[in-house]
Amino acid sequence: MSRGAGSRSAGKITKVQALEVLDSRGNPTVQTTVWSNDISATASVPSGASTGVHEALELRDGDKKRYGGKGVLKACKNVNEKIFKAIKGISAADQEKIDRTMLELDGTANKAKLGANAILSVSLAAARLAAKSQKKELYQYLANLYGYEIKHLPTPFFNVINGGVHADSGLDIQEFFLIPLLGNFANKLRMAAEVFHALKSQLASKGFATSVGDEGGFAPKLSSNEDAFKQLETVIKSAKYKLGTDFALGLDAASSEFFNEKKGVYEFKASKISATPSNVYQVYKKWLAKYPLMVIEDGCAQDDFLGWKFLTQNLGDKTLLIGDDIFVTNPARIQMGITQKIANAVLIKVNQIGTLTETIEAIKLSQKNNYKIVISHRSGETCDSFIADLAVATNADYIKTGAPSRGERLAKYNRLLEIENQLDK
Ligand code: 2PG
Ligand code: MG
Repeated sequence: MSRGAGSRSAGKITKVQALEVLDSRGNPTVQTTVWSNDISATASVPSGASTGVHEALELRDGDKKRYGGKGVLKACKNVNEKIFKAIKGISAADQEKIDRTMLELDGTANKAKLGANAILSVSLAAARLAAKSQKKELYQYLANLYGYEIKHLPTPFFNVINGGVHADSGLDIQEFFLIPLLGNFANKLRMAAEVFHALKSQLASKGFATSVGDEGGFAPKLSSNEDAFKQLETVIKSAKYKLGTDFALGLDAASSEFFNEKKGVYEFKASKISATPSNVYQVYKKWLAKYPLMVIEDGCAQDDFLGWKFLTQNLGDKTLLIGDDIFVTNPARIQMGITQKIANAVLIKVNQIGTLTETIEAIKLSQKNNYKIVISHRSGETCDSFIADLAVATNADYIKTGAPSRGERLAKYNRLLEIENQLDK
């Protein structure tokens, strides 16, 4: 190829290839590589278990003879054929054009035709390819592209006790967070890892199982949700840290999973209590009075706007109220929350919405309205660490990507260590 032709085609997408791979739960997911001539970059898509009904559609084959119907060959075919044809020749750096082209090609409100998993794999791989072509770190590239000046690293929430649909611990609350508060990211990770190991010994000494759930946290069959807080209080003390100043606590109730729609009540089975939308905030208020709960995620269910209003009015000035299932990283739903004064923080999951462009729209809308940003993994993950770079690039306040355990969780935390090290130089 002549030099002229080579430089003219530099950065343009020349090839796209999707592959069906397995995620951390052993379920199929989409991994896509995008090429510009001889430069390539790859991205893999995560997958949830406590999936919100308003999320973009994850396209599964439904062929019961393969992976119990969970295969993603159709999504891969969509990438390799329809999507490739539509985006071939677009510059990898033109993220907006790539994403809009895929959105038009899909033409549905929830990406049902091509699949959000197909679309997202290309969207993320293209960004990575553009960064690589420009010889930039992904976080630097994203910060430049979206007009951010990097100010800090996110504070991590470590989900060290798993419940809900992520484990068979019997706890209704899906995630119990340890939130280290001291020093830089590396220090916070060290603090969390130390307490994580102390928790293992503590649980073992009390006869509990110490095998881990989907997000790397322990899944002991504790007597109640409250007992999980007690375990954390005890272990923080025994590791010579102070609860409240060195560590805060938090939770993701993922309450859409235990909201009984027919009866209109939240059933906290492990606590033997039930609550209505108008008084469920009192359950959390009691916990908040006893423990330094810095974070309550999805305290109310995905369509319980009334419950969310009460929750925000009563606890919104005391703690971070994060909306996950209610917002699903969707700018239109986030706007609804802003208008109705619901929650004060937004959970951002790239596969809930399905393109990088819309993810950034969701982040910017939230930030403009003073909502805190929490970048999040899914319970089904790969070792792709894209969200670590995304969190740094957008000055996200927090990140949650599981316990300091399991390779797919550590891939993100270790990437943050790497980024912090680079930024310190
Ligand atoms: C959540 C997530 C991630 P899942 O509810 O916040 O922790 O779980 O990916 O199963 O939806
Ligand atoms: Mg959640």
